Amino acid sequence: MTGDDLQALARSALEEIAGVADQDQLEEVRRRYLARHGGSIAAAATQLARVQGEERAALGRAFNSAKGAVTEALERRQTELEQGSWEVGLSAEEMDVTHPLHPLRRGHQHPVARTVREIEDIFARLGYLSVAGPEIEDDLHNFQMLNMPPEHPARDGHDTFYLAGDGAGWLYRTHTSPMQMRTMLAGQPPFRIIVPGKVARRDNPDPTHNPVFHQVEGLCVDQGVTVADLKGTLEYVLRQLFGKERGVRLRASFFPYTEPSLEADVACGICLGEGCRSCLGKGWIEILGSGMVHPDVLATAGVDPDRYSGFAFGMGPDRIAALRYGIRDVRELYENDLRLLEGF
Ligand code: 2U9
Repeated sequence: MTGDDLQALARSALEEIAGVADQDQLEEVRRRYLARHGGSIAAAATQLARVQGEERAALGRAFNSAKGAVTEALERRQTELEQGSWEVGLSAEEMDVTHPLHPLRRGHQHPVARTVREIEDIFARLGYLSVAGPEIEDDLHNFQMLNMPPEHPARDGHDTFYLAGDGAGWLYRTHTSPMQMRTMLAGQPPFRIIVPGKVARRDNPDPTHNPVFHQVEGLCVDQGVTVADLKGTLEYVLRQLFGKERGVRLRASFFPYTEPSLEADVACGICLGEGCRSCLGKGWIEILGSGMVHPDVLATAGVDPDRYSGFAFGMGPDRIAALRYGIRDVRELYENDLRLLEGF
């Protein structure tokens, strides 16, 4: 085989490469010209061993140039074919813009969030503004300004989480009441606010207790506000939450920040007042605490107790959600088990 033969082989290979229609044909051309066994250009390599000197050098150059040209043409054609099949694929593909999406899993409100929103809606109809306050508070706003000086026995019931710190008495608020205090300190009556939010107490978790839980507390302060306003408001709110037919009763109670203080019960939803296992035979379920704001607390808040009076109240939406949705154990509300949450 001579250099001219190799050039002729390369030319015919290039012509064939230009004419192939797909990758199989291209591979077949590659094999015929370049395969180590049987490839016509590759055959020249075996001849090289048999020639010497100048003839060997010339044949070597011709071999390298033919092989290089064919290899390059194969690669170029390979790229063209790949590009072509991509474009053919694209133009053949149809996009149906009306095709429905994968069904999306829709989220929904957590039972506690839903209860809080409902309570907010009920109070909004009575003209109450919903405000949020900080979860980390100081001893002054959480206790002292609410008639609970250091050593006050009512502090025991609050089982406080104190934060290590600079001695300023930082704590995780045990109720949302400090925010009512902050609101009064920042303005003058009339006030009609509710304060929903998280609070914490060092309780051991059990079916009716979680160390972190929610409260919705509220405050109404104006001229001439009386216990009758408190009673009317609580009865309206409880009927909205539990239905018009449900029995409601008020009992005397005690809180350091209210005087007099009242607690409200609703008839047990299972036995409707008869007494059953669920209400421990009492027939009634405690729902909220309330009272007329103590004159000393008003004074501490910068509100003149001779001119203004008001009532305050507090309830636990976790407990209310558990009662309304038949959840026996409030801990389930904090486990984020979607199987449970999707059941509501
Ligand atoms: C100010 C003045 C008065 C807020 C009140 C309650 C009664 C009450 C809790 C009981 C357990 C809610 O369900 S619970 O977590 N609260 O019973 N809270 S009166 O009285 C205030 C607050 C702030 C300045």
